[in-house]
Amino acid sequence: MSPPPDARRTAYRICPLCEACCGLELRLDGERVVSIRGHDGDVLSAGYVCPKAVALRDLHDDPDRLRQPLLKRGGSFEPVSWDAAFDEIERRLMPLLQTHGRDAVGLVLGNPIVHKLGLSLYVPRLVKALGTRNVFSASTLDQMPKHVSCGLMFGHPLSVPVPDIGRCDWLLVIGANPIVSNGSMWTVPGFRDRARALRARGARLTVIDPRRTETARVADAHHFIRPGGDVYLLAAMARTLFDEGLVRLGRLQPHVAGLDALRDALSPFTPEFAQARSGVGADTVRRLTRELAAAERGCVYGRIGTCTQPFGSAASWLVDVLNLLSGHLDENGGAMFPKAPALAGNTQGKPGVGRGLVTGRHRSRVSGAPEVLGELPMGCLAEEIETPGDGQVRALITVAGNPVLSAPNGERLSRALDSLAFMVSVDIYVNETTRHADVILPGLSPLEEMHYDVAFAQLAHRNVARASAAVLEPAPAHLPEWQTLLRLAAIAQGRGPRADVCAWDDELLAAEVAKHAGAHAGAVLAALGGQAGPARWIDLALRSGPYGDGFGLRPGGVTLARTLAAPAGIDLGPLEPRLPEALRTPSGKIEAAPAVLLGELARAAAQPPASTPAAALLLVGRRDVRSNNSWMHNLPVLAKGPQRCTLLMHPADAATRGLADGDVARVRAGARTIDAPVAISDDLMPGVVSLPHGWGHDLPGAQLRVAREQPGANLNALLDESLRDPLSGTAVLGGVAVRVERVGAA
Ligand SMILES: Nc1nc2c(c(=O)[nH]1)N[C@H]1C(S)=C(S)[C@@H](COP(=O)(O)OP(=O)(O)OC[C@H]3O[C@@H](n4cnc5c(=O)[nH]c(N)nc54)[C@H](O)[C@@H]3O)O[C@H]1N2
Ligand SMILES: Nc1nc2c(c(=O)[nH]1)N[C@H]1C(S)=C(S)[C@@H](COP(=O)(O)OP(=O)(O)OC[C@H]3O[C@@H](n4cnc5c(=O)[nH]c(N)nc54)[C@H](O)[C@@H]3O)O[C@H]1N2
Ligand code: SF4
Ligand SMILES: [Mo]
Repeated sequence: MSPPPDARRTAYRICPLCEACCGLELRLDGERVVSIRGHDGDVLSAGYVCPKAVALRDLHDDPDRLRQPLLKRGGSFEPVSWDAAFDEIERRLMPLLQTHGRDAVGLVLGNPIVHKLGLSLYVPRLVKALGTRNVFSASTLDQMPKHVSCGLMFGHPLSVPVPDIGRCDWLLVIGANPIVSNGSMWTVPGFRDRARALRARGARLTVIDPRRTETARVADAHHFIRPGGDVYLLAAMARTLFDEGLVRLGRLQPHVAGLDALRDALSPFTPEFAQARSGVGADTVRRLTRELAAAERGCVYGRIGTCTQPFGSAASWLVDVLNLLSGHLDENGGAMFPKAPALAGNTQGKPGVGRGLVTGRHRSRVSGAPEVLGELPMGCLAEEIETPGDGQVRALITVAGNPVLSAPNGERLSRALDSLAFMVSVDIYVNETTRHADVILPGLSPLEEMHYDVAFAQLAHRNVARASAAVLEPAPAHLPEWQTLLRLAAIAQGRGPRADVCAWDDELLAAEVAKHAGAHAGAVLAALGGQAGPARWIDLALRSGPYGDGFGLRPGGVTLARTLAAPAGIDLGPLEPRLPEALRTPSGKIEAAPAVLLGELARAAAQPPASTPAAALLLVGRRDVRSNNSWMHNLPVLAKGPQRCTLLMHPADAATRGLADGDVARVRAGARTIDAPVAISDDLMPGVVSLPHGWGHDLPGAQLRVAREQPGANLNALLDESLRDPLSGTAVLGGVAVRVERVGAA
């Protein structure tokens, strides 16, 4: 029987799976998703989607996705009611807090938090309620160096300039592969078409990467770089700008501090010095520098390859130093600051000056690593669990994180998790990490919740306001994640497991409104009425934001209702120059030469020329468009097809080791090994091998039936959790020396 015609409908939804934030068009039949495609009218993505979008349906339907809280009894999980789960958490967590203090509870925060509104708005509540110093997140496996460098230079960790790709005529991409990753710290859906358009109008695209990536293939030029060599290359380019009289600050001249100190600190970094440490020829360094300086609208963009390395913060800083010195910072077609409609630090408070970035307010107990943005390095988590004493992590709450696969040395972390007195996971799967939990609290499917991208509106190639309503009815009696987090927060604050968190949220909102709206607070609260949870907070932020209606002060301005009523999004125009207004440094200047970064330059200058130990290869990471970190390998539409977890290797390196295409290789770092099939490719820089992360789904106890069929090898099992960029605490995930040998035929 065919369903009644009125059961068929079209819905629009922003894809929550990666930073591109594509607009989707879903065809539904009742509560069943019939098809998912790109929304051609979307103001940001104009119809672009990647294969992962379609997997939202598989995710929604995945029988392994949890739909009820789980409680571990006698070693195995049983479904329980929400109340029973929270009662158990109260019963086991509170004595630990009371006996050992706040730091006894650790918190692990994973990547999907920024992609779910309920999580991104309410995780800070949980952090505050717990009051622990032991907070660890995926940021220190990823972009923390960029937060540090931008925080120091521009005063706010999310004041990250992004390429104005639509108007740029010279773009250098270093340590990023946006054709596959779809962009990161830069929301730019459809990079391939934008790169094509860029080249069609005569602009030039250059890629620097140890692998001739998919992005390099559409570029005008590609240069291999030795992993970790970026700080030298970028510093040498900056020095060359000074040497050749190419520094042009233009309009920003009066707003820049530290230029002389910067020039002095760059003096060791001649192109020849850089060549010996990065492998990029001195002539190439000079040519790229001259091209950047000569470009009318040029831009340098660096991403994870420049972050997850021993000089991650310094390299991230030098990317923006180059944009600044060449006159391309905050100029049309250059590196520009988006102006987000809600919750951006650089649109709040007094324009042009602020508190700046302060780090190291406390240190990790065992290694003494400095706090950054209230977090400690993920690489320190295992030792903080294992090492007895005051402040030892005895209980852990993970929220949307899978560090057993996503962080270096997951085997040690696994053992540490087993030693915990108690563990709670807010997660949708029993996976390699959550299998260690005592209680798992699942979230809803993304299709069952409204959506707004708090972070990515601050990183988008165009200023837009976009939000999505829930597409499907939430499963009955399933707690939305914002309430789950508030219930955990209530427990930590001693309000008990059955606290009325909706009433608590009302109080929190009233207090926030009272702080800003004064005498008008009552009217503002009334205007927000009829909404709950994240929707209400986003409405408040949009309406009081830079494009907002100001609760009637600016009729026609942005509100959540107006944003939802425009499923294609509201276009707020191209990026516009924002300096000095967007600065939040204490000096009110662009800090070109923060002291700690000069210190990192001195440390880099003291390193000997690069050399790889005899017979070793340098291991770097890789992403695949049908995969996303560690958690989408259970979705059939993405999992089908050839094995993607392969070790890419240059033919010469393979020949020396007697390896043929498809052979199984053993990759060894110290005593630890993994086995992976080899794929031979001259896209690799000789001496470098590449393996994707997020695989290794053969661990006992995980309930991922599809992923288990093609488990892949875990790159992070080889990496050393103690190696990190000292300023940001970010793990060194690339350029690690390994040995490779043949263990068998295909
Ligand atoms: N070697 C190496 N390691 C890396 C990287 C690398 O390039 N190389 N990349 C790093 C990077 S950039 C990142 S961001 C990290 C990511 O590492 P993590 O932050 O650990 O993220 P994922 O591996 O994606 O795991 C996401 C978790 O969230 C859960 N989840 C998914 N959707 C939801 C939801 O809606 N609600 C809840 N509550 N949970 C959900 C999944 O089940 C899974 O447990 O990995 C890092 N690890
Ligand atoms: N399909 C897919 N998309 C994703 C993800 C995914 O897992 N799969 N993950 C998402 C997440 S969480 C993030 S953070 C982003 C990351 O987005 P990107 O930063 O674009 O990440 P990658 O594709 O890993 O590209 C990093 C590049 O750096 C190179 N590299 C490695 N070491 C060095 C080095 O020392 N110097 C230089 N210059 N280059 C180096 C690698 O060869 C690789 O090509 O992608 C997001 N999008
Ligand atoms: S690129 Fe793919 S995964 Fe990323 S937002 Fe777009 S459709 Fe979703
Ligand atoms: Mo990431």
